[in-house]
Amino acid sequence: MGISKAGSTGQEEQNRTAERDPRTAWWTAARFGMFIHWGLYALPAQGEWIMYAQKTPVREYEKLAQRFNPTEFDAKAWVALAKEAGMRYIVITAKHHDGFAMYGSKADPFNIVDATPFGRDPLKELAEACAEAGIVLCFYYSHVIDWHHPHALHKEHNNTWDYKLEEKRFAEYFEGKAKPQLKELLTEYGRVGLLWFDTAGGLSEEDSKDIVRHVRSLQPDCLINSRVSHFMGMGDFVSKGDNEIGMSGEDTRPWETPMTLNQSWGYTTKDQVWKTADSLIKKLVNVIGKGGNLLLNVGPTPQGTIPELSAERLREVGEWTGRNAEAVYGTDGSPFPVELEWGALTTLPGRVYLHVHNDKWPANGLRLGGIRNRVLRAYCLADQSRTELEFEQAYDEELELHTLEIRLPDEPADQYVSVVALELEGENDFDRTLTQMPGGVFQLEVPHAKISLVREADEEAGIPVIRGAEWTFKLVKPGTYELLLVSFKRHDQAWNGLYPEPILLESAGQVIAVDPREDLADSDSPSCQHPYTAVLSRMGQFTWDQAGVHTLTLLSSRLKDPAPKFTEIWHADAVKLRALRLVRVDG
Ligand code: H79
Repeated sequence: MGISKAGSTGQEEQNRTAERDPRTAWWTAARFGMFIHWGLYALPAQGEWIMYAQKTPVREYEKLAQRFNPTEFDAKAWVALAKEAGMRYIVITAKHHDGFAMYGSKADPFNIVDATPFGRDPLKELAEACAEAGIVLCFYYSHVIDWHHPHALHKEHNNTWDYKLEEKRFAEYFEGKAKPQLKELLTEYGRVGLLWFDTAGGLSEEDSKDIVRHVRSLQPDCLINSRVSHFMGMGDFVSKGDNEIGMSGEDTRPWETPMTLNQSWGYTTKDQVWKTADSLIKKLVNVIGKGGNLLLNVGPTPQGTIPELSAERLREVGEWTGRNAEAVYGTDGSPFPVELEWGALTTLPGRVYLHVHNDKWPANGLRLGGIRNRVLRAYCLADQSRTELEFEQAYDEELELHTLEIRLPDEPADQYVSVVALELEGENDFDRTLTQMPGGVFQLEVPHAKISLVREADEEAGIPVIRGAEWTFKLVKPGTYELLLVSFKRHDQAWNGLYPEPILLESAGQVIAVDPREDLADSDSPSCQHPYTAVLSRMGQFTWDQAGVHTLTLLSSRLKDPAPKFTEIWHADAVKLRALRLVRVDG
């Protein structure tokens, strides 16, 4: 099939992830943070894009400031809620795309202290409350989009109703507002944990580096997220797309998912599609099980309060994180490069935590492969008496496979997700190879394949570039498997045409070429959410007569360049090819 051996394997990526940067250590250990989108846009209550959506003239939008008087704002109450939820840092919008500074800025009078009857500086008050409570304060700053400033210039989303694009001189905005305001934020509010930049479209590589240098010169330990630039590899950690949960092994650097509680960031009365505490906890463990952070958003009201529908969800999540703290904070993600049918897994030295979804509770026992250590004890974290669970370890010499089977209690021990703790003897020793877990489902994820170029694009013939994904994996149970392609489809897309040519699958002399159809919706996927839907396409069946190491290749034009120059514009993809799922036909 002409697959070259170039490209990196998931294994190498895992090893790179394990290299720790002491500057990011506090952040990766924190695992869970609060995002706050708060600004003048809370008044019209239709989210933070209202000015752009309605093309509100600057002079009109400024009038909101005269009415912005959030007298119920109580920094201590916000910080207490974050703490109660189990969040360890706060990222608040110091300035969003509307250009309004939510602090007393000397660089620009369009700010909360100078332009509103409120006259207080909420970021100062938050800085004090955070310092007192041991929460790390961080700022969101829209460094490229600014609809208030005449010279701000973005690739796409500009204020063109007040200002002419051709008259913009970006440096006047960049040097005259963005950099001076960043300096204020980094010099007048104590330690800033991180700066959260956004929407860098159109910012040159030089200007991106300039802003990084600017931040480093003022607070060298202040972390910077990847959205500071569209060029790859910038910043200290990766912010995935809004609401996007990565695949296992997708990111070689520390990463986070910024997530909404409903489907909006800024306060809105329109959007009432709320995630349940159950689904939030499942998303949290899915993220931390892949080694990521969750940055969960609230959009406070114009009165200065966090909406009760948000607060009650955070408190419920907080009860869970409180009971399961040791399985959350400071942990590493799963060493096993597979999605687990029953939930997620985190580790500490000498510990493995199995985060079992209650609705997947394996009543006849939970089986896991890959732990080489002797297990000393197993118990449910929510069980205060720590009743020991029965378990059995085995080793299959031929397959070089370590398995563990645990007898779980009949009923889940916790709400929504119950954590089983395992105490290990000696230093953690895991089999990190791509190995099927005991059980009926085995998912081969794109980041764990070797990606190679199969055919260059032929633009004249309208043929896109075709790439190959090659997985080398250990099958534990031989037999016949149904093959299901796992795609995330953007909700506003029709399926037809998303896969322009048949997908080719090959393994052990078996070949299939299929046009993927929209066969099933996987509503159970914790890693898929708005504005995407998880779709399963039936591709046919393969039979492997032997257990052991096999390879499988998949050819598609939807496989991405493994070393792109620019980061994705989130939500730009109509469809994302995520994995090939193998489901055993005969149980
Ligand atoms: O701050 C939040 C968003 O406002 C910001 N990122 C998160 C953390 C963001 N900026 N740009 N984008 C997200 C992507 C832009 C999406 C758009 Fe649209 C699609 C702009 C216009 C169409 C979303 C839908 C906003 C308005 C309508």
